[in-house]
Amino acid sequence: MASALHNLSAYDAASVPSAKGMSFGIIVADWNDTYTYAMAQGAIDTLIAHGAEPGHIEVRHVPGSFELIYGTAKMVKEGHVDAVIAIGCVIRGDTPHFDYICQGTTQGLAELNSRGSVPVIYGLLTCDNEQQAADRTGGKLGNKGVECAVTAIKMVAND
Ligand code: RBF
Repeated sequence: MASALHNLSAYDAASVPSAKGMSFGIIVADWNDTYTYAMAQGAIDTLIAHGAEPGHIEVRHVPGSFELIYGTAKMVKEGHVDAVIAIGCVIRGDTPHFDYICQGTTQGLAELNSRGSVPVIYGLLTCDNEQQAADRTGGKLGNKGVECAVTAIKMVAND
């Protein structure tokens, strides 16, 4: 059973369908880039490990997590990819901005997911501090980017 002490990104590779022939978009926020870039790399490596061609993975950058909504909407509208993975990291500070950004981004991505033509995978880390972010982006709790990639493949295979 998953718990805070386990690597939550561990999965049974045999249960993941082949990603051969699939196209993926990754929108990555540059805020907290130490963590978002690690997640993006984890997602890319995982997609390729499951058969996606590097040329079929398009990575685009946006300034912050709030811009993930626009970046994702634009890529979905262009119609070139089978799924979009949106990656950001919000770290709680001393202002209410944390709650506004987390809620706004989450709601925006959820709306795109329900209204869009392809699945939108939610890769927004919402952390109290940098240690939590580090633990989930290649640290002791795995890499959320890996989980996003596996989810994207499964969603496209089921589409
Ligand atoms: N963007 C993030 O991706 N992660 C953050 O932790 C983050 N913190 C922010 C804190 C404040 C006070 C503000 C004003 C913005 C922050 N942003 C953060 C940027 C936000 O997602 C967006 O790029 C900007 O608000 C411009 O729309």
